Amino acid sequence: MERRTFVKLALLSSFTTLLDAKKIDKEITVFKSFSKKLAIPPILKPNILESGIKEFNLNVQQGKVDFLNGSQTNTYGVNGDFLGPTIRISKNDTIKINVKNALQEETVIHWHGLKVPGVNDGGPNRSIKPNDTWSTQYKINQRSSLCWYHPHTHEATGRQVFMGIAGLFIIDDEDSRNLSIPKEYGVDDIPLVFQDRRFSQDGQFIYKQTMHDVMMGVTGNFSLINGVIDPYLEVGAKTIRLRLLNGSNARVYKFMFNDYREFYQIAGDSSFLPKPVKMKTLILSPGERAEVLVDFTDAKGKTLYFGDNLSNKPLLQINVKNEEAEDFRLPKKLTTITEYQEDNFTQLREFTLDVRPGWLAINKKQMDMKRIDEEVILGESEVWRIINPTHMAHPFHIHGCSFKVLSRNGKKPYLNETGLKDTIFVYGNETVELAIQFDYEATKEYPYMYHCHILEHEDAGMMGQFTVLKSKKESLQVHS
Ligand SMILES: [Cu+2]
Repeated sequence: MERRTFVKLALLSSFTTLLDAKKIDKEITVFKSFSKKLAIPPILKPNILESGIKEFNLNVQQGKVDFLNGSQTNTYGVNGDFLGPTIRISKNDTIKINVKNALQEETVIHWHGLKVPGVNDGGPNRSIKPNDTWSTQYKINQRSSLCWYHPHTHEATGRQVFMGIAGLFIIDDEDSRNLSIPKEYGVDDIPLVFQDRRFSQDGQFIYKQTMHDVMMGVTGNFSLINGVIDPYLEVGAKTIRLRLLNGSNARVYKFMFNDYREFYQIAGDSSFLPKPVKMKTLILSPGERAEVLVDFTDAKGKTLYFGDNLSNKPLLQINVKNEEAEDFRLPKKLTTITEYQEDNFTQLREFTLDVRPGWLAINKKQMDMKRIDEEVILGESEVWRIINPTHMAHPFHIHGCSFKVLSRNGKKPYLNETGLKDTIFVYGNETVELAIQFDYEATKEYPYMYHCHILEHEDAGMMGQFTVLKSKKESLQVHS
């Protein structure tokens, strides 16, 4: 935004504030220019410890960012002012992460999508006090995927994410290395973290203010990708891989190109899809990830837009270089999903989403850190049935696992969710069934969470806790 436009809007806003009896910050409106280059989150370099362990240092800190050309927005970030670096690791790596809390309030970092024991998971029970460091070490034993990290602080997750704490976690394995697909990070393999924010007249973030913000989730009229408002990206005249994360608190995106060009989804949250799925639009709810391949060979020298069909807004300007086009052959097959095929499920658990005016819960219970809601036996396969009797769609996320979608309202899942996932968008009046296996322990002291990933819903209590324990006997002891 040009400074003059910003000042003019600020003046207009202050007039309306005088007329407004309620003490609610007025938003400033959007000015689209796509004048800023897309930032690519840097890849964090690990220290290699004696035993080959990769050690990463994350410093969660306060910052200031000039988002609106002249304003200084107070932010949070990881190793920087806003958002954090990308942690890139391989299957079978053992990693150690030191999370230093340099904020003036408690926080904790959760590794969204990582299959690690409850003690390493970074749930609200793991809260880190200001100036303390939490060191956690675990082995990566899961498929190549785009995961991410973000705060999971008790009743403060939404605000801390909104302030800017989030980063990517890329896992590589044989599939991702052997497949003939674009893989040069930041060049033809582009990470895109989609978020939205609203700003007050003095350039500060406006977070939750009203009951409406809680019930609908906080959205904003400014769209950010990798922390940059309305950015542009320059790409070669070839096939490009986009790794998409919906890192917004509550906004759902229906991605598409302005020229309706087709693209192929190749991966979901926790794995590649069995084969590429041709699409023109892609819905991504908060917490979900997708990887897509887009062919730009027919667009050399042209400017395109990748945008959101639901808000009818362009989000990213894509300038295709005027260079000789590079051919690409799309792989027919990407991977084989072997997980959770058996029919010997030992448990069916039902989770009914529960929304009433001023009340957000699951199975009629609001989150209570002192209560364990479910007890799972380590290594057993289960079916989790998520029932959404409400009109609003909710993204349901489960810690410590990946799952396979069995059905939506009794019908087969969509083709682009035939890989493994950890977050499922459950539409209004829909019932979804998931096949899950929990391979790691989560004790009563450090249980896993399941929750709505609309962060204001999560903070308001739409969340539960569960343990994963070795035997039934041990599980019963938890009750006593
Ligand atoms: Cu929700």
